[in-house]
Amino acid sequence: MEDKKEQNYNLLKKKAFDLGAHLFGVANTEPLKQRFLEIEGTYMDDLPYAISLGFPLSKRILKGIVDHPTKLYFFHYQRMNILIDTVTIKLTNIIQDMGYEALPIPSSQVIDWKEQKAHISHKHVAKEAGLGWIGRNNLLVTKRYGSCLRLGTILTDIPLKADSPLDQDCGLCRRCLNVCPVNAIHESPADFDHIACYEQLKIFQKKHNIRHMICGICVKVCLGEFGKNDKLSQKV
Ligand code: B12
Ligand code: SF4
Ligand code: SF4
Repeated sequence: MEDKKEQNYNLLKKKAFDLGAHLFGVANTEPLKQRFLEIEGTYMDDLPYAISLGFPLSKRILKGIVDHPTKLYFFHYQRMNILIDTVTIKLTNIIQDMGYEALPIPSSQVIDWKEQKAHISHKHVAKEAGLGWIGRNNLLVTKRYGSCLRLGTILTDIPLKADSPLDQDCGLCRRCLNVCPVNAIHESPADFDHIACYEQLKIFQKKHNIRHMICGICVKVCLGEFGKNDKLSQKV
């Protein structure tokens, strides 16, 4: 069985990379059930694994963001969501053809606007799957891409080897602390001010005539190894 789990893991990882994902990990859903998974019905009960996928954003597009989201970032954000949903749907079909169940979670669908919640927090799945940690900016931070990536999740019952969370955090870095226009970011991610961020995103939406709630400022400064030797990225 262990061999089978490893084989399935390696096969799906390869397929995911071929389809366009750049990071892949698997989490057991059991520890996530209580706090982060809020699915209508009982879909979760017999889906013990969550596949987490990471898709890096264009560094160049992020660099163009100075104090508000650009039109180019908006287009990139939209197309990236389409790519993520396409990849998770394709992987779902591959898993189904292998005789198992799979449930792709939408890249960016909000279920409850009052509570600002989706079915599942991709960030917390990714954290459990060892892709990275929750940074001071309240986003998933990875070693390789910092926060400059978007995430996807598939719940499934195909037997898989599960990864473990990383024993890592932001350490001494504080690059994102002073960049937020409404000071939503604090020393600990537990103190992140969701409301202030949300209100600012509404202002950006109106002022810059952008159809979605986006910003990108706290993403752009968190480059990880992505920003190494990169002079432009130091100018924040
Ligand atoms: C709703 C939503 C928003 C809302 C509010 C989100 C929120 N509550 O944080 C708004 C519109 C404000 C928003 C803003 C942004 N979002 Co958004 N958003 C989502 C969405 C659709 C759902 C998030 C959700 O369900 N949260 C549920 C709540 C309960 O979970 P949580 O916020 O993660 O954390 C809570 C608990 O976990 C706890 N907690 C968190 N950390 C810790 C740590 C400790 C120690 C403890 C005890 C507790 C604790 O406190 C929080 C509040 O209750 C997700 C997609 C998805 N399905 O995951 C994208 C998503 C989170 N967004 C994303 C992004 C990139 C953004 C923006 C940069 C906008 C943009 N694209 O330009 C900003 C960033 C704001 C920020 N710094 O966090 C990405 C994040 C990628 C990454 N690298 O992490 C996601 C994952 C989309 C994707 N497919 O990639 N978003
Ligand atoms: S910029 Fe630095 S402090 Fe902020 S989330 Fe990224 S790694 Fe953490
Ligand atoms: S998305 Fe913008 S407003 Fe929200 S925390 Fe990041 S920098 Fe601040």
